[in-house]
Amino acid sequence: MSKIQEIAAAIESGKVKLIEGLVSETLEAGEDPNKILDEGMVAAMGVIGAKFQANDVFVPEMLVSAKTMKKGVEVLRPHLKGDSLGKMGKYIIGTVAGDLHDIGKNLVALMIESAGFEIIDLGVDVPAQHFVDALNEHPDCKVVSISALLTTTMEALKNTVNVIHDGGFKDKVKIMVGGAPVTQEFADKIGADAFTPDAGSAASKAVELVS
Ligand code: B1M
Repeated sequence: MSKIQEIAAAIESGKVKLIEGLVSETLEAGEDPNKILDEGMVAAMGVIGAKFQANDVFVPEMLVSAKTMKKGVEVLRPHLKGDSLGKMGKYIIGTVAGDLHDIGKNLVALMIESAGFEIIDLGVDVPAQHFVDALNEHPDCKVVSISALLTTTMEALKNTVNVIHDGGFKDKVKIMVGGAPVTQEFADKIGADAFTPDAGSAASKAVELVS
């Protein structure tokens, strides 16, 4: 088993205590941090999702895998980060109301930060009005990003875009959306400015939007 496969297996089986050591060892062995993230960690969460759908694992196991992934990402974080903090301006991010998933949102935040933005993270289950409040608090912020992981929270994504527009920010900020059930077609339908399928493309799109 390769080190990356070991990391994936540790996340799948929720080995919270082992993950930090495993990731450190793999980095020390010279492995690319992006490869560890995508082929080890993100892939493992996909496997857990499929097992959940097949009733092979349940919410508690998903939670432990999520906790394991978060610990692993903390070890990777300094290796993924750039050193141009804040040069591109501010970036507000949050997971939509009713949705507690934050691993993808946190990865997007990490990549956006690496691209030089200062992150204002509103967390999970964020009411639409909180995005408007944050924009009023940070009038120099030019991009907002909303994450949704459940088909049932896609409606809240639409509502959040409307509330931001109605709050007077339609022509002032760009709204990016993403998350597993979100598509370009849906983003267009709800009036978002951009959709990106993953964290890496979110970072390049954010730079493009402010350039
Ligand atoms: Co939940 N969950 N979950 N879950 N969970 C999913 C999403 C699900 C697909 C599992 C499944 O059935 N296969 C399913 C949704 C089905 C659907 O809506 N069609 C589901 C369900 C049903 C639920 C509950 C309803 C379960 C229940 O209670 N019965 C419940 C809902 C709670 C709530 O939110 N109100 C629930 C709860 C949970 C946990 C709390 C246990 C845990 C989350 C812990 C946490 O996040 N802190 C959890 C987990 C871990 C998952 C899976 C297994 C993994 C999610 C994840 O972290 N993926 C997930 C299955 C799956 O995704 N295959 C599942 C890894 C992450 C890196 O990917 O988040 O997709 P992702 O992010 C990607 C892209 O989507 C994109 O970039 C990221 C990185 O490249 N992206 C963006 C994300 N946000 C973006 C924003 C952008 C751009 C790109 O803006 C510009």
